[in-house]
Amino acid sequence: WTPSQVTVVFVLGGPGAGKGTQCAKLVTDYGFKHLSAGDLLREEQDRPGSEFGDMIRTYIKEGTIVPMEVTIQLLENAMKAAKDGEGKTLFLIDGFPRKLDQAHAFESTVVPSAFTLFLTCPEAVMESRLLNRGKTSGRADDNIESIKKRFRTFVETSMPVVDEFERLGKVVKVEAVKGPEEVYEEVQKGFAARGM
Ligand code: UP5
Ligand code: MG
Repeated sequence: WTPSQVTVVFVLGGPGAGKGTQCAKLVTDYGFKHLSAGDLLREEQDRPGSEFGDMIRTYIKEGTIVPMEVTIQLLENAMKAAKDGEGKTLFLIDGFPRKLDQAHAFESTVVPSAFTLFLTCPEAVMESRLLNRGKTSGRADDNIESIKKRFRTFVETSMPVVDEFERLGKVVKVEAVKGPEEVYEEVQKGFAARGM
């Protein structure tokens, strides 16, 4: 694929920063197709007959990063399924890439990203959001033990990806502490500054 056929915007931020929430708004207003790497992994985990189910379950519970071959294949399949026949398709890829090897592999074998939306939020705020969501989400990683592990992986493994994109001038950084609507106003300003 080339940037003339598809525009890819990555959406990164710590666990509970509000990636999914902001993506839903961007889908409505900008016509993006939203692909959440975490959602795709959870679907694959639950797909009867999947050879990766148990492996994915273990990685998610431990808050570690599933080997990139699996995730990139799921993303590519979802992109093919969602691609408009004619014209350009806009993709929001949520929660990916969260490790440098994934970033390099995706950009060289699938398509380079246009930019990355990076949502910043203190851990204390994210923790309370996730514990609150955990009351009803059914997510196996919305418990305090898994949340702490997810935070550590984010700092140690995923922040280097954000730092690299930042050095390349490809990051739109938005503070994501206020309410969803207020955060979204800043997101829209950031997208406007990128010509979207
Ligand atoms: N909420 C959202 N915004 C709010 C706001 N502004 N004010 C107040 N509340 C707000 O939001 C989380 C909760 O907060 C919700 O209850 C929401 O209402 C509220 P959400 O929008 O869901 O935040 P999000 O950033 O999407 O949080 P999520 O839990 O999805 O983030 P993670 O990055 O932890 O989860 P993800 O699904 O991306 O990944 C899960 C796991 O999959 C990873 O830990 C990893 O093990 C695996 N994975 C890989 O291995 N590889 C990948 O490439 C991707 C994932
Ligand atoms: Mg999410």
